[in-house]
Amino acid sequence: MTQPHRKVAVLCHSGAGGSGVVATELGLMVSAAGHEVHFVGNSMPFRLMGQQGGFRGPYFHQVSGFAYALFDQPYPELAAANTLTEVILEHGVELVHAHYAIPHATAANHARSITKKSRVITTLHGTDVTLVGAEPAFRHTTKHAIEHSDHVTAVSEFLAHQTRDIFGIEREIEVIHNFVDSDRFVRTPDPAVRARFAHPDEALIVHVSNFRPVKRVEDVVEVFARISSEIPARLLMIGDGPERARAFERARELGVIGRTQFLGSFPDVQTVLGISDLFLLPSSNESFGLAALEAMSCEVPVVASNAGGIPEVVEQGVTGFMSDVGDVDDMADKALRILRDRDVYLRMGQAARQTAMTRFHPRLIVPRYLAAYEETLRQTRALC
Ligand code: GMT
Repeated sequence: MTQPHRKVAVLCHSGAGGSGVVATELGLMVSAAGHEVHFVGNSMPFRLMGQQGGFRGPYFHQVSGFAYALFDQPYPELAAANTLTEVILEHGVELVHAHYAIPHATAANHARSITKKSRVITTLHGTDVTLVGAEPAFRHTTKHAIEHSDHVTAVSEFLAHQTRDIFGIEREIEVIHNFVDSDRFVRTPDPAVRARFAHPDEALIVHVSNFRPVKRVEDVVEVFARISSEIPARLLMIGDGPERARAFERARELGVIGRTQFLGSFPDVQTVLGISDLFLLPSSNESFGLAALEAMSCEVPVVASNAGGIPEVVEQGVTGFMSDVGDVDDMADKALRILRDRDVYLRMGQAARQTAMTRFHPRLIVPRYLAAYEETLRQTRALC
């Protein structure tokens, strides 16, 4: 049975963070499936840049800001709700998909009560619950946003449990894991690209994140320093954020700054993942670890912390290794086990790709979101 053509608004963070990446990749696929997709955000989501397909969309609507001297703080939720209201009314949007609880689910719920026209599906990504939502300053508003969305999804079992535990919420939370486009995130052993970052005999180690404290980027440098004291290696640090300077300083102190490159953020991270040998993700908490999955799709084994939802993505000893949070010695030992033995390295890389293809492929995950959209709209009609 063919699905009806739907009009969907997607509200997400624009910067280089996992929730914005998932929102964008999903929105592009929903659009490619023939639906009309309207992204709404403070600026264009970084992975949407250059991806818009012309007059059929997806479209991007910038949230209108208003700086007023009396307001000593910006009011992002109100501004997003207002722009969203305009988009719903102008384009006949039936469903808003809010990625991240605060301020997006609150803004989407707000726009729904203004317009009385659209439904709200909220996807919880991680720190919206574990960090922002758990913070007393946002606890009640986050809980309300989750309870009053028409449908709620979480990107891992871990996050669904955390949400229930932290807020005492009993409503259904559907777990829909993140996905990776395995056609784009693929091994591309281009010697010219690789030569830009490493000599042929060096192991190329990579970390991608938004360099927030939860990512423990200093641990990345610590692990790398231990690896590079044993074998020739280079480290690529991709992304940017508040802990970048600290990581840079640690690399200098440990004497590995000459073998470390801080590349900043860029959308086609797959080019670098496709020539890398090992991915490090030593986070103190991680609801899923999308960056690790993108690496796995490129046949890159992962060494990560055994935290949050990471064990739902990385299989211990099969697609990589996990260690206790902060145990940089163990992480380095495990990384060396992979990098010193070509058979282990190849076997893990292939298993990682296989996992990405068989458990986290868009053809498995995107239809689940489309089904959630239809179910949410069907229940709406039943309520009317
Ligand atoms: O913390 C980040 O890396 C960004 C954050 C976000 O919401 O933008 O990522 C969260 O969502 C990603 C996509 O669902 C998950 O893969 C990350 O694990 C999650 N981050 C944390 O839980 C720390």
